[in-house]
Amino acid sequence: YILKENRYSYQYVAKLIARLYRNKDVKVLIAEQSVISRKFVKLLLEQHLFQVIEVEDGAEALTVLAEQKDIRLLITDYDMPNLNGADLVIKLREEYEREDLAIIGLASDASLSARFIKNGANDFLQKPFVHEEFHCRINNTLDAQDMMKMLWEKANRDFLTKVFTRRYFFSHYQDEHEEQGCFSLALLDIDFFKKVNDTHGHDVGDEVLMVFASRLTEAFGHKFTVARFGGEEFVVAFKGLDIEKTITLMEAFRQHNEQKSVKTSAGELIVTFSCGLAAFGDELIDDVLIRADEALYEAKQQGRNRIVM
Ligand code: GH3
Ligand code: MG
Ligand code: MG
Ligand code: MG
Repeated sequence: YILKENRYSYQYVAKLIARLYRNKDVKVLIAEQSVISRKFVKLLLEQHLFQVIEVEDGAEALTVLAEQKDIRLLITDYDMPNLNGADLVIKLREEYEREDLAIIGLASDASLSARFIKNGANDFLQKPFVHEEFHCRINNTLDAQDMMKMLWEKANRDFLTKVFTRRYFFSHYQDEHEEQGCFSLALLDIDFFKKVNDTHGHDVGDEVLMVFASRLTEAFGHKFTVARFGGEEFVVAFKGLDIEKTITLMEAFRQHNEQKSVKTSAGELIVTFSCGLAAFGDELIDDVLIRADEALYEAKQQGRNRIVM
């Protein structure tokens, strides 16, 4: 129909459809005391395929948000009996970032706009509003939220292997120094990786990196941070684990890894790694990494496919 009208390009229509496709997975919470206004907002949202949940008060909104962590957007009116919309926003921003929970304030009084936004709302809509503005503001807010998420992923998730980046690792552990005795770092470097590239080509090298990273994630990712440190070098931050337990875990992984071939487009390859371990004393992470790196060098010197601390 839109295309027949000939007003919009195919690209524009494709974008509309992509948004509807996104919306069906987006949970929106409405906090609004008036039944009529609430049902009206709900209807507008459901027309655009959003999943909608309703509450009548700010306090109730807090409870629902604590229970349902996958709510992405809150649309909140100002006037509510126990906790008004603007104070609700203050409370929520103590816990939720804008990219995790977007908030749009609603009120008839335009002077509340600045208050909502200063308190941390992403946007504000004055009542009564036209439908088109309502949808535009919601789309803009969700698009911005998607963009922030995408930027976060680009900065913190390695594109090839999907483990965390070096940048993520440092932003999380840079200031770490008090975990004396129960925080160990493992630096892993794949053995003779250059040979894989030289023999089978760079693409096969990439496949090996992906499989190796997913093995690390499977073994340690549920509890610990796995990051790609450089080309074929990875780091695992064993926070809360002493060095003896870390050695046991890593040794089990090493044995598992050396026995299980990596399936690639060039056939099955056995890929081993060397590992240097170091535990936090009372120094900063850079010094711990230096010690882990020295241990890794020692592991290579001793013949590779081994763990040294
Ligand atoms: P060693 O046992 O001493 O670690 O030998 P090695 O061959 O693994 O070490 P070296 O540092 O000489 O070679 C690492 C190679 O990793 C060189 C580089 O071209 C390759 N490399 C780095 N990043 C990537 C990548 O993203 N993909 C592929 N395929 N290769 C990469
Ligand atoms: Mg290396
Ligand atoms: Mg090397
Ligand atoms: Mg290597």
